[in-house]
Amino acid sequence: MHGDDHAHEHHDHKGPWTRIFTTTNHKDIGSMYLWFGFLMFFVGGAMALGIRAELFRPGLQWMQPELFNSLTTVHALVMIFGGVMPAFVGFANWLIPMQIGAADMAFPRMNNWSFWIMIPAAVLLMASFFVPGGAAASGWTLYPPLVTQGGMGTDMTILAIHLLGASSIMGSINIITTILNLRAPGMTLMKMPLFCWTWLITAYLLIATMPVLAGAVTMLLTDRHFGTSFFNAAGGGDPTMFMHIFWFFGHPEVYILILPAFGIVSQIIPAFSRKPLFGYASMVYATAAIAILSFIVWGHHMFTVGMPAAGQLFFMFATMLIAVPTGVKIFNWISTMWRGSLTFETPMLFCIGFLCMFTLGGFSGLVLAIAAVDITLHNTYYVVAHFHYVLFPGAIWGLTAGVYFWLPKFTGKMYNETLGKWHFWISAIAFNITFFPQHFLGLAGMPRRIPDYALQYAEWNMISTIGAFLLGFSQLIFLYNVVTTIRSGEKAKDKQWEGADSLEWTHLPSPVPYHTFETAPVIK
Ligand code: HEM
Ligand SMILES: [Cu+2]
Repeated sequence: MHGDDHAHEHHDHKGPWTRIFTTTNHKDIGSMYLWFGFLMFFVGGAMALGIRAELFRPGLQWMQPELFNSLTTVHALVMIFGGVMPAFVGFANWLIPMQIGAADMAFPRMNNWSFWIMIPAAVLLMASFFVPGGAAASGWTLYPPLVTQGGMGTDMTILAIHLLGASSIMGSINIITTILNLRAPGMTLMKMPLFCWTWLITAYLLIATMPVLAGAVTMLLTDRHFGTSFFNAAGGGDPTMFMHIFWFFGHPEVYILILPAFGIVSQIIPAFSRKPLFGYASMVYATAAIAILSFIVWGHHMFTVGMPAAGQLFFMFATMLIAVPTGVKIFNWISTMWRGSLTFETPMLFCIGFLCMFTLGGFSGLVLAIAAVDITLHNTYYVVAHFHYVLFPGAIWGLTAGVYFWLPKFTGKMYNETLGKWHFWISAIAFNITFFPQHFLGLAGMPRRIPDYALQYAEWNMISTIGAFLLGFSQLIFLYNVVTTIRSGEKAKDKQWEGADSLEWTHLPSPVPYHTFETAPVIK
């Protein structure tokens, strides 16, 4: 993909297409995952702008409610399963072998397969807009009974979820095996860069939860077509059971979307503070604690469904407990910066943005975790504000920081710092214009997932839509910066960042040769 000398040396006998289809090289596959994630990010972003355009003014402007519902559903699915998760796997492919001193991933052929299986899934999701009945319109949570009424677009979505889940499981097996078996001599687990640790833990989350989601959507499928009544009250089933199964997957899923970002940030902040990460071991234990706790909090999505007071209290306190290891992490990142010799290149700016804004999202999560408060805030725009504060500055800025940080290593070329800073500041301002007002809308009672709303919500919605288009524009700066870096960026140094200390910076040139470590490095 990058046409470096080594690639030609080893692969001039393959045409570009053969190489793309048949490659088993972790860097090729990593780049493919990253481009796929980037593309899906723009597709999902375009859907979001469709949603915000409709919400610019009260009344129906641009679309019928059915299409609006499909857009909210597919926007979420595309962003989560098509954007964020594949992009993290892209980083895992590129970085894990380099950071632990391995030659490649443990199962290179399965690696190729887990990438390619995503393509039909993406095609199914996109094509579902054009079949009779349109794309799934149930929300990404796919709750029955609404979801059982959808057209064949819903079945296409179910199949897409199965494929994406299989891809995630294969990717996770690969990551776990690579980390456990292929570390270079001397690279003990507790010496691994934090990115490898957070991915190791994330991979276990994926293996534990993806089959649960697959089971849930399979039951939906048989309820829809084969006469079962798992979730159909008329046949003796229970729609509430779907919510339990879904959120048993769903809450760990939100940590799948954030833990690898924690890993990226944990490597970038020390580099630009010129200090080792504060509290390395506590970072590892905090990540594990978050992962374990994530399995016992799912009921916080169901406070309004009706559950015994003891259940409400359990889920409320268990949820709040997650703030403790999360707080440990925030504390460690700030302590890493404390009295460091800080500089503020683009990756660091995105990490600081991450720290400030993600913490706000955590706080609104704590507000929602209070069962009594959630009774009024559930399914309002307050929830929309909460999860966008954790997902955009959390997952997306974590990824963005990673792209700027490692692009010089991946491509051997340096990005444009001025454009990077513009990208950061416009996104930071636009993000807050878009999503901060949604807290007010939610507190005032505006429900989520509606194409039209009462007049008193008009002003903040208008502001939010303006922010959203600005946010979309700022991502074009990002795309432009990445593309021009690859085509004509200045040559990067082997150790572009003086404070970076993981193996890919200390032991490998920029760009990295096609075959990473032909002999394993020995770690002191
Ligand atoms: C301190 C940490 C957190 C707490 C206490 C928390 C709490 C909550 C609660 C109670 C809800 C349910 C609100 C409702 O539906 O009424 C919720 C929803 C949500 N949270 Fe969080 N959360 C936290 C972190 C995160 C993170 C890290 C992410 C993702 C990166 C995330 C993503 C979401 C999403 C996507 C939803 C909405 C799901 C839906 O209904 O579609 N949260 N959170
Ligand atoms: Cu949750």
